[in-house]
Amino acid sequence: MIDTALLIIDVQNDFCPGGALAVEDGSAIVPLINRLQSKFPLKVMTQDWHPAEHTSFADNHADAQPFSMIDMPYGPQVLWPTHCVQGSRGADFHDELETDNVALIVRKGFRKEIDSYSAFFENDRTTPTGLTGYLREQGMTSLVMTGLATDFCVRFSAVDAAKLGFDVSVVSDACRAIDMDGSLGDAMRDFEENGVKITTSDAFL
Ligand code: VGL
Ligand code: ZN
Repeated sequence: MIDTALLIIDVQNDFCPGGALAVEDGSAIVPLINRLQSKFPLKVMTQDWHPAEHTSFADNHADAQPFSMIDMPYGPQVLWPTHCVQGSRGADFHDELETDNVALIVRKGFRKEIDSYSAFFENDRTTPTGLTGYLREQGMTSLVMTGLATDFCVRFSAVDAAKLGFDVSVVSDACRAIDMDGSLGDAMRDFEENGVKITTSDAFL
């Protein structure tokens, strides 16, 4: 496990019950993620971090409904309810999430004109966040993924990591999904096709 990092994706108030883009049962994963942390030598978190005028927000498009699709210069994009606005309470990590022993927090989605689901590349699929270099310099070859949401930010992070050559496992009971229009099934197929393993927390605890 010396070369295995724990990734904790977007465990923020807006993705938890009561938040602007709440994932059903989202906060249930927090105690589990806290227990998992001590098993890994390196912990990295991501934080969805949007300016209020972000183009992924339905509110910033005339007559657009949340969860509808739009074509962006970089491809199709879901329009979301306004969420994780920089400095807002919704963008804060869940109050019970342990953060003291986390080495790095990667903020993403902070450029107005481009969304970023993955911890590694923005939604144009080419602009890097820098996390690949960080993990490689830390000697990490294997990544264990937890957080929200299974079918968006966890999915794209896990698949990108596998394509980059990391050995990747998703801890299914330490993740929860949005599941819109079959997106969870799509994510499961994508994991399988890219060699991302699905596991449960008892494998590490
Ligand atoms: C996410 C939609 C929009 C996520 C972030 O963390 O999965 N989903 N922004
Ligand atoms: Zn977002």
